[in-house]
Amino acid sequence: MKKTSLFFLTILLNAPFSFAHDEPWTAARPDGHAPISVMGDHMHTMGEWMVSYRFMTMEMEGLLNGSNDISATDANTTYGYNKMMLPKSMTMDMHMFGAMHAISDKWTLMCMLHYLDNEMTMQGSSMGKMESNGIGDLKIAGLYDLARWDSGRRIHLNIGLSLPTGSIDEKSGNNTLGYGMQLGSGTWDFHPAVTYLAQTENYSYGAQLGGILRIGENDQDYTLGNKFEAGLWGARKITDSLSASAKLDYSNQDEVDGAHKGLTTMQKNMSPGNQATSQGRDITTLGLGLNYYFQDGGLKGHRLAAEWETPLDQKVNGVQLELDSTWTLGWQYAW
Ligand SMILES: [Cu+2]
Repeated sequence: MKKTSLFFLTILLNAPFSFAHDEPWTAARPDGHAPISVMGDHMHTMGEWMVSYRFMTMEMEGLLNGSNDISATDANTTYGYNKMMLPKSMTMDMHMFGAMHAISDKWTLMCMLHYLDNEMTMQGSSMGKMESNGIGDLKIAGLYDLARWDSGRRIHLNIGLSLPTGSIDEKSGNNTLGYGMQLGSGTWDFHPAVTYLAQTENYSYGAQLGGILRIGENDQDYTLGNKFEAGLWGARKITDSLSASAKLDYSNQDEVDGAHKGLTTMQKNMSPGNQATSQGRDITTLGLGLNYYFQDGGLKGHRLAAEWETPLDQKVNGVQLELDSTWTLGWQYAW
């Protein structure tokens, strides 16, 4: 993890010297926004508003033990998990509603509401599906402009906070669901990040280093792991309305601290989804995306974007489902 962060840091620090351009940074081009999966990537000019909707769907299938595949039978032999109760696949759908407003040229405020819909199938076909859905954690953030250069580069600070509005009391019948099926963290979380952006005539680049720091413990006696994340992307402006992007993202999330007091010892022994030590992972993903920006006509100011992400490398803590792919689709409108 240290090596990877050093790599991203080196690129971040060198970028200002590598991409010279003679115009200030502008959002008014398709790649004026980062790939759609990046949050808090851009700021607005004073008085501007933006509303957005993103739909993200994440597919997971098959079991990993660290970075190796493991069959349900082997997980049963090695760890004593109940073969029928082991997860087989999971789909996490997230609807994200966002708003942004620049109260000055130095500060852009944003807030984002999440609605989650999770579905998990078990190895035992008779087990049925486990489901949870509802409001997730509400996130508020301030983006602060640190510096802008005439050469199309800028850097800003993201200061975010998420409020524990998502439920951590989700159950299937009388049984408390595992950590991955809960809708919120249950804690107040601090989301700091620093974002760097650069534009040339036909290309743009960006990098974001950030994380999630949990504050205290939730009322079910546990704390989700802290997260570190580094993203690096580049985009090519194909026309005045269309751009294509590639993104590399590395993140590391620690295991859970404490344990959900609703989970019984039997539940914990049966499935890693209920174990604090089988939460969090180290993952590097590649993302490919398209941004479309309506420059004029009745849809002027609207944007549509899509991004597909797949892991290049992942190592889970304990035994967990393997992430296959993530799609993010988004609409944004600024005025
Ligand atoms: Cu915006």
